[in-house]
Amino acid sequence: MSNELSNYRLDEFMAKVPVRPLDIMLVGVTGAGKSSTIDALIGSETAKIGHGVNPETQDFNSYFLNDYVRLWDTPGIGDSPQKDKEHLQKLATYLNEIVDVYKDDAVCNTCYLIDMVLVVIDGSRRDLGGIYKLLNQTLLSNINNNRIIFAINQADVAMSGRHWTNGKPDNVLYDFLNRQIDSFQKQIEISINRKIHRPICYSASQEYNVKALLDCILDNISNRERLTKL
Ligand SMILES: Nc1nc2c(ncn2[C@@H]2O[C@H](COP(=O)(O)OP(=O)(O)O)[C@@H](O)[C@H]2O)c(=O)[nH]1
Ligand SMILES: [Mg+2]
Repeated sequence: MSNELSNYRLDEFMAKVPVRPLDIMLVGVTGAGKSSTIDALIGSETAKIGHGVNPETQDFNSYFLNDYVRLWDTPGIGDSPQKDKEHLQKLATYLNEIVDVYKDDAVCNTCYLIDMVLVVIDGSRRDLGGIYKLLNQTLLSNINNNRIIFAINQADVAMSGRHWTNGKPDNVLYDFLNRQIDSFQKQIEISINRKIHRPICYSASQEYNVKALLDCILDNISNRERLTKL
């Protein structure tokens, strides 16, 4: 693969990722930038990005970043209560999907398909209601919370586009983004009543700090698969 992010810290991914590729499911509110994040990571316009009010991602699609990481794009929530219900059920189904684990060409165990969930938050919106809904109604009851990571997208428009210069935040926006990270972390921790790691902040469309997402994934890789039998 020619994309530089596909090779980013590749040796460490190789060392940390067990037999199967690491499967990461991106979730969030429609328009948060899940598909754009996948495009920024894999370096092409493969994941369908929504324009205007029509959410483009109606189903689950997967994309390999490299031999070790596979990204799952999912429909967003927040379009209607009925659709949310359907999408949350589908997320739960995927989180419980089971695959075989092979050792020396023989099945030795079974594990869950999805290893990790990346919650993509739209940093230009203050309302975290959709994120609480995702966490409290589906994610926390279907996957261990140390496998859920948080990232705040749209850093470029966090202050309505102000203080974004030459493809990065100036000092004013940088400080604002850090306060926003602290504030979102605190609000999420209160809502779910448990600690989370500090979210990272990036811009998918401006390709700012996207490497930090991969750092965050590497830092949070569990040292074992989600085995169904422990
Ligand atoms: N300004 C800005 N717009 C973004 C960013 N990421 C995504 N978008 C835009 O937000 C809209 C929704 O993005 P999309 O990736 O389809 O969101 P999804 O519904 O979560 O998959 C599109 O118009 C994107 O171009 C970002 O970092 N900054
Ligand atoms: Mg999408």
